[in-house]
Amino acid sequence: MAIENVISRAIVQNFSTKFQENLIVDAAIVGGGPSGLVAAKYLADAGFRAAVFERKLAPGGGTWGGGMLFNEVVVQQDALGILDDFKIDYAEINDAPGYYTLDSVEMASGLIFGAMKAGAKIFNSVSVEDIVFKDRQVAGLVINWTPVERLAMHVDPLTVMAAAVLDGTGHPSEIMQLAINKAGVKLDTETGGILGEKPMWADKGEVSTVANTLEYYPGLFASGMAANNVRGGYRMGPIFGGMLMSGKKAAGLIAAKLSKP
Ligand code: 48H
Repeated sequence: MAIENVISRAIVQNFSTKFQENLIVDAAIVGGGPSGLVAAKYLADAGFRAAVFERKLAPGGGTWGGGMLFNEVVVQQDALGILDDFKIDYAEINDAPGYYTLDSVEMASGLIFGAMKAGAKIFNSVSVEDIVFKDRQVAGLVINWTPVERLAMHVDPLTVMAAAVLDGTGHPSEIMQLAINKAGVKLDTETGGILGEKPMWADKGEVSTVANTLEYYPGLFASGMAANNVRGGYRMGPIFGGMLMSGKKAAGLIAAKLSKP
């Protein structure tokens, strides 16, 4: 067989196997930002089948660009254990004990690599365009290739079934929006709807990101900025400890739910 055929066949076969193995997952994570990637790693570490569906070609979400494209970010002491688990380096800021800087490219690539090495699968260039909603439960995702979405091609999607869905889509909390708009669900918030992200207040935002990481509807969880948008938390700019801790908390909540008999 010509090497050209060997290459093409191997890619098609391996992708098909990987995709089929992830058509039914324990946790379907929408968005490969920092919170989604951290959740994926800890779920995979705990033995759950976790798959990340990321719209962009490169996962990593808002981590790559640091602050205003200066490719450094800040984390606080409480999140260092997570960076250690991913083997990502950091250095304490001289005049701000308890706060650390790290290279945002190392963070993005380290989170992607760590999630995959733990056994999570990442499907990039895949957009989640809808949810599967059966018997008043969020039961999975409706997916399509991002180029199909971007070009508005009339191509029907495929589905992934999941015991738990994590909205890690960042600021817009797209999956929560879909659940409200298309399934008419009431989320576990004051109004039943999305309260909306508040302006910048970095220290409060960091705390609320973790506090707002919750199951908002049976089978539907939110992490990171999506969680803050749902429950009206403040934004915090390029400090990322809250995103990392939110991902770890989301993994714990999902694992606890899936482990119940
Ligand atoms: C597939 C999708 C879809 C979809 C979106 O924004 P993210 O980095 O997410 P978080 O919440 O883990 O991290 C937030 C952080 O990056 C940030 O923005 C901060 C700290 N902001 C503070 C401030 O003050 O602004 O990543 C979300 C990912 C992105 O890669 C999207 O492409 C992806 O989700 N995504 N993927 N299907 N429907 N919607």
